[in-house]
Amino acid sequence: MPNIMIKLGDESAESYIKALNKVDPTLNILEWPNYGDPDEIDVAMVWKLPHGELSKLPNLKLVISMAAGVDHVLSDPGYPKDVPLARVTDPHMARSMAHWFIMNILRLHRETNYYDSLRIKKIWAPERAFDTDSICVGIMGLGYLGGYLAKMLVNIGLQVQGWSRTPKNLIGIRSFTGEDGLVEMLKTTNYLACLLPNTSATKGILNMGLFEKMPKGSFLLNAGRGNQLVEEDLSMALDNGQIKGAALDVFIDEPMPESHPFWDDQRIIITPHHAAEVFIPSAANAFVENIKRVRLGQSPKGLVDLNVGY
Ligand code: NDP
Ligand code: OXD
Repeated sequence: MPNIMIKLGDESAESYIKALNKVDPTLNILEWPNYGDPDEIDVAMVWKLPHGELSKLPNLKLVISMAAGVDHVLSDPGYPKDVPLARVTDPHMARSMAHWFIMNILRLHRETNYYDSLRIKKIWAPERAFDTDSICVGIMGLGYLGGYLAKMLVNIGLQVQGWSRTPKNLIGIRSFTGEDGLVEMLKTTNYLACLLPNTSATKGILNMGLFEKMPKGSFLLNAGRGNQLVEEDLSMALDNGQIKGAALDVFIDEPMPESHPFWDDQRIIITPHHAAEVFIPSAANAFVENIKRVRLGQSPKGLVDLNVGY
């Protein structure tokens, strides 16, 4: 049987190899760069593999992105375009991502930073009631993760609408498409949740022009990709009150440099690209299924459309 090559960013792949072998002990999985004979590799499982490495594998039948985003693979100019690329679509990840958004929408709505600061001074000041009816979440990207998030938000009683390339028919969720649709959605969105993939069409999409289309004092949450946000525009929008607060999980430079102004900006909740990660006990079955499918000459699940880039 041919071999599988695995590479996981800076992390060791040992626990992944164990989990995959628990599902199928016959799989021979070798960690990059010690994967032996390149001719023997038919599947590559990757996260942040150095560019140029995939083109060294002449008999590759499948590339598996060990992340939901595939920009780390498609930015490789040497990507072998005739090899199918599959990505993670894992229910555990969808739930985890929805939790990140719900937690931060509620943190922003209920001003937890402010109440934490009062607590330090031992001040008891309940002030006013929170107007939960006023929350309207607009989700940019109603795909696997955004679609799941939308349903969870409806279930906790929030108004939800979403924007995608193609229209969606989701119960209780208004669906918008196209540039005009985005403008329309933004008019009534006061919590903007971005779960778009990183493509040439989404780069810099979260900018001052977009913020100005939302009601003054709105909130921004981004777990898509860092380069979708024009970071200086967010700082300006926070200063002029157009945006009242933000929660960010992804950044242009990761890890975010110590000198970055966001670190000291208490109006921004920061998490280190940790909103939802591949949870191998949950994802291992799907990875193994895809390897088997491709070895049987079938198409993998979670196939990426190389023409649109996600
Ligand atoms: P999907 O491919 O399932 O969904 C992408 C959504 O974005 C689809 O609804 C798609 O529309 C929409 N979309 C894409 N391009 C455009 C466009 N130009 N205009 C309007 N809508 C567009 O991806 P996932 O939901 O699985 O993941 C989304 C992203 O989340 C990933 O690409 C990754 O960047 C990020 N992510 C971040 C993580 C983190 O920890 N921070 C973890 C996992 C993912 P349509 O449905 O019509 O195709
Ligand atoms: C991602 C991931 O795409 O962690 O960011 O899966």
